[in-house]
Amino acid sequence: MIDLYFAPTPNGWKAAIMLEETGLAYRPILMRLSEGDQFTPEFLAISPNAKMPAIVDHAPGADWGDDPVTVFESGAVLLYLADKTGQFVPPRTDLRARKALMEWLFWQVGNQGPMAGQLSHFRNYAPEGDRAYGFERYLGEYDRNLGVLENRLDGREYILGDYSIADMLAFPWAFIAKPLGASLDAFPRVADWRARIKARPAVQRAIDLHKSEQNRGQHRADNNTVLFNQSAASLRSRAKGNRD
Ligand SMILES: N[C@@H](CCC(=O)N[C@@H](CS)C(=O)NCC(=O)O)C(=O)O
Repeated sequence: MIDLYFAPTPNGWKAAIMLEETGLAYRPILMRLSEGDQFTPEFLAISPNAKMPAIVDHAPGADWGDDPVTVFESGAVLLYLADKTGQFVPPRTDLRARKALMEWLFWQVGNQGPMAGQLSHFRNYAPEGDRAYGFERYLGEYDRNLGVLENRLDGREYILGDYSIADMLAFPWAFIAKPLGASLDAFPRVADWRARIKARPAVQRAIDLHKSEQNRGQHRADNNTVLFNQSAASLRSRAKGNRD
């Protein structure tokens, strides 16, 4: 059994999609981010960056020894699950395909993901008067990354050719283009790729997971004190169990 620390956001969906696609047994543990569930000492011991998704695999297999395996960061979570099952990942012996997987995994977690996350921040959370510059900047970067994906999908149905964890990582932020204030109109290959992935039953199950909790408390000014005012010192203190 795998514990999935989850909230219904694009980053949470990545891990839920992979768990649904592989058919691994898992238990979703709902995190209320606007209420600070990510700052408990128990969760920080699993995910020191205080962000979900994260997993705990209670039966990792003989190679891993007796203790449960914890994994944080969506790219690492999906790679761990892919290597565990041998699914949605090129074989380790195919060095060129494996290299391509790493390129697109790091592209997603280092480029598309953070730019889309900041776009969401400036569209949904920043104080009204401070939104314009950040919104334009990150909308431009979000679009630029869609262009990178559009080029990659020229002659390919999926990022690596076959459906893989690279697609599962990149899909969720493209899925919510419209609510982010962006459009896929200029990116027809991305739009078709998004539709192909969205139609997969496993993807639909993942997106529906704890759906009623989606956007809970979003856009509320008092969220900001929990979500956006964390410092290095406050994280250190929370990891020790101090809840102030
Ligand atoms: N780089 C991380 C990003 C994860 C992330 O930003 N998660 C957000 C929700 S989408 C979160 O847990 N936020 C809680 C917080 O910032 O306090 C990953 O890919 O896993």
